[in-house]
Amino acid sequence: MHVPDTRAAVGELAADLGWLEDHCRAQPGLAAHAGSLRLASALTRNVIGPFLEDQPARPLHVAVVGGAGAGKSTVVNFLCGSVVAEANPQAGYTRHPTAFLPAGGATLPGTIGFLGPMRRVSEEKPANLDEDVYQVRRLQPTSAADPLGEFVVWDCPDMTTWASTGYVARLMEVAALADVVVYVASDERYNDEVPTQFLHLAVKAGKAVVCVLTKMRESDAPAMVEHFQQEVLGRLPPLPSGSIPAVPVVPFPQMPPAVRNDPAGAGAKYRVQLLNQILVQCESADAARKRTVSNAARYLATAGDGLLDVARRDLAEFDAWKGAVRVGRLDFEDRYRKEYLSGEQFRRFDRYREQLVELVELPGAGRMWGNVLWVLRAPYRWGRDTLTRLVVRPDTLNLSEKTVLDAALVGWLDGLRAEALRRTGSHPVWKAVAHGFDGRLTAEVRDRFQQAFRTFELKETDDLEATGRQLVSKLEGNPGLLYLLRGGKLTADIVVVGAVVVFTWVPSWYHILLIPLGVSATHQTAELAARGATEAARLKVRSHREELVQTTLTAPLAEWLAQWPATGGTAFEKLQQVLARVPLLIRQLEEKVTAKMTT
Ligand SMILES: Nc1nc2c(ncn2[C@@H]2O[C@H](COP(=O)(O)OP(=O)(O)OP(=O)(O)O)[C@@H](O)[C@H]2O)c(=O)[nH]1
Ligand SMILES: [Mg+2]
Repeated sequence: MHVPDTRAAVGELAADLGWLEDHCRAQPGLAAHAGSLRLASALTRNVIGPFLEDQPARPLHVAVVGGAGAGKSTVVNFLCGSVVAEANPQAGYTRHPTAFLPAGGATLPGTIGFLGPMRRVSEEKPANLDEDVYQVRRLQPTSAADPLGEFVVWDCPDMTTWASTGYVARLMEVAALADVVVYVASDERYNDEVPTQFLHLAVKAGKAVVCVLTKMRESDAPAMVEHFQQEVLGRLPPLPSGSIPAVPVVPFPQMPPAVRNDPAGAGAKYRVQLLNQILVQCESADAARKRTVSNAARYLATAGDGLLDVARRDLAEFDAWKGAVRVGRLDFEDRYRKEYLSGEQFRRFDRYREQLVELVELPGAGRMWGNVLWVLRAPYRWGRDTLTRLVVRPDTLNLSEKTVLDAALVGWLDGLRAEALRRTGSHPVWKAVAHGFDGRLTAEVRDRFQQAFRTFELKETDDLEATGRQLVSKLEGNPGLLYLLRGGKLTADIVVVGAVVVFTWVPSWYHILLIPLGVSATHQTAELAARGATEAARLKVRSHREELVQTTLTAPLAEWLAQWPATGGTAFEKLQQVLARVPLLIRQLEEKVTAKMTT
């Protein structure tokens, strides 16, 4: 595999993870996993990419996140020191991220792929504009020194359900970028499942997190903080480094509007507490950014495997489907062998056997001799035919080849359909197949089968005729052998007649009877030899036929059926590629990050 340069590696990894994210989004129940994949691709684009491309550590980024209506926009105002973000009683009001840049000259990184598909809007828009955009607003300079002078503060959309594609993706872009995540939870919904899962994800990704608990009564604050620490933070996953995360909790109790709307004045008490917690985590911009970058790389390296689980499972299910198709194919072939081939006599071959026996007879003038013997053998022929009728059972009625093949196809398809229905709940591949059987799949398979059968029919007739003709023409084309056989038979007949005459001299009428018996015996020997040759050819035709069924009918059909789930836009080939490439790219980028950290 080629080693892409840094920018290409970042681009490829982000694109692969993005493709996997879309792949997961198309499957119900995988929305949360799609969210983690988005975080991973955003970490690649927004953190690792800019770092490897020598973007400066400043400004640092603080992302304010949490459930709907938790008080995020209010917390943003406290961080910025004035009412800049739109707080709104309508929960879920903020729909796209807004960056509040410090009054100085700090700007956002300009690397390709920064914040993914989100467009920057230049003019001011209401916070409830529900589009893949982000706004950038610069704070007004104030006379007081700005404690967050090196930080961009991001007001984010809420985290209430993994299923809302737009919100979650936008939130993940900013959360990935952040050096510090401020997680806001209100007293009535501090334990909500989805925001809590998001909090876990941020911690796993190695983000520095500060929690803000809002809206409780001031007197309840200490108990509430303790409760939150136990119930929510107590269950946090360990950090990528393996250590237990230390997450500070800052209470933001209910405040009258006068306090809430004056963060730098009447609300300063709360503001300072929160700023301190953030600043404590970011002693220097360089160190903070390095931590963000190396944690991101470590997270990708450790979580990469888990991120690919879905892809692996999809491929495994796809393989299981292919396996079911293969088993069905073997059953089909087995059935054909047992129900048709083993009982089939290929009666056409009898004609060639007769031709063989005929060939050994003398041609031309010798014909007279042959005719005489034919007459002499008349009693033997009658006797043999009568005996054959008595002894040999009539052919059991063999089903026609088409009937057997059609029934085997029905069996194959029924089996696959039953398997798909049985497993339909376990994976979308099976559901798609079950759906296919409800729709056009069966008809499509039958059409293909009929087409293939026509080719098969032509080839099988050709093969039968060719093998039969070969049987006769081999002997015809070998005059030496032919004359040897004819001569041999003639000699045997003459010897038999001569022997009877000599040994019974003077023969009486009943001795003469031995002559037809003798020449019948030589003829029977010739017939047995011809029968042996024909049987060998019959066996050959049988094995050819078996091969022909496989090459023209079952193999192409199995191939088509096996690939069928991959033709509906679900690119299993791409899945395979992604599975192989992502771990390599992650390792490469991790090595590059480590190398750059140590220089
Ligand atoms: N009573 C009281 N209300 C608060 C407090 N903090 C925020 N609010 C109100 O709660 C509502 C939601 O606050 P926001 O800051 O807009 O919350 P958000 O998390 O940004 O909400 P969305 O963007 O809609 O998800 C607003 O009406 C705020 O005025 C508080 O301490 N006490
Ligand atoms: Mg808001």
